Amino acid sequence: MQLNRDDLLKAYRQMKTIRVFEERVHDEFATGDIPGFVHLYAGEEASAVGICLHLNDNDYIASTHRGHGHCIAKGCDVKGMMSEIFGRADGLCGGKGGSMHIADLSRGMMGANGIVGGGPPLVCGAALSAKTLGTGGVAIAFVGDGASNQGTTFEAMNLAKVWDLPAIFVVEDNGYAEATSSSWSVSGDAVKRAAGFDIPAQRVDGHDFFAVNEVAREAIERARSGGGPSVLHVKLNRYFGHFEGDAMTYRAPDETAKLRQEKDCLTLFRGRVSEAGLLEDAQFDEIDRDVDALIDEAVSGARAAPVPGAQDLLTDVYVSY
Ligand SMILES: Cc1ncc(C[n+]2csc(CCOP(=O)(O)OP(=O)(O)O)c2C)c(N)n1
Ligand SMILES: [Mg+2]
Repeated sequence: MQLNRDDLLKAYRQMKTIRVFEERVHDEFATGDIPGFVHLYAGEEASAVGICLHLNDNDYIASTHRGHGHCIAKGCDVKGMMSEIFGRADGLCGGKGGSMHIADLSRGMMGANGIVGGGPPLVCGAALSAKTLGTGGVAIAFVGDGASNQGTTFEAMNLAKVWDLPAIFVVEDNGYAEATSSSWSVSGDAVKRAAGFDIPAQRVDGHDFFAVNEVAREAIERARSGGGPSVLHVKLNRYFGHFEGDAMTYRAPDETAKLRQEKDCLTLFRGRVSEAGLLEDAQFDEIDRDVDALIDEAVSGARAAPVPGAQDLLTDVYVSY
């Protein structure tokens, strides 16, 4: 896919939406009004957006506990997501899932997931169904560096290759699993591990939207044309703690401030696109204003919405086919 101006505008809007959404959830969480656990994706936006820009509603993704960015990039309704995070009845999952269980199957978003390594087996199912029904769809599992050590991830990679599935495993390596540095916990790396399954793999700088978008294009084209699975090892950084409330004593005091200055996918994107004369400052500024307004509305709407009632307690327990 050659990126045209509309693609660039969409990519910037989505990355900016994720950033402002996450910064705002950080502030709102501090008020004590958001129940449950929250893990923020700020800093990693170019990965979700660079990859999902190639997808449509016919394609599936499975996400992680750090799932807001994947949901937004896959087209989930931002207001419905904010309400879900606040546990409100008008949330995407009726306020019963919260941050770690946002899903919208109509968008091919199979769900954020509290189980580390829970996504890869799910995408084998979605990819097998796409292959069997001949839909042309692909299925992508996002996993962290921590999840890349899980047996479920390896089992899924093996099956995907044995069955030649249109599945892609994206290892978003932000250098930590909770407080544990990947240098302490990961032997080898995702690209070398993929070779063990005979799966083609590429490593990419996850702050560079264009680099991510390009390696994703190759992997997705391969999957769509019957070429089987791929692995992408995306190196990036998270700006916040593992979860909201993490004191981050395992990181240098200035680590995140430095990352925000030196490794910001939005600043990089804006610089590259402006330099090439592809978009004007005014277009970026207009998107920034729209996004701020959208997130304000999402928060005020969520705060004003009711929580689910007792009558909702026993609904959504079973799916009838
Ligand atoms: C099966 C399982 N084991 C452990 C946990 C606890 N846990 C939650 S997040 C996490 C770290 C995950 O790290 P990584 O995969 O690198 O994702 P990141 O948080 O860095 O995005 C762990 C161990 C869990 N939720 N599920
Ligand atoms: Mg990690």
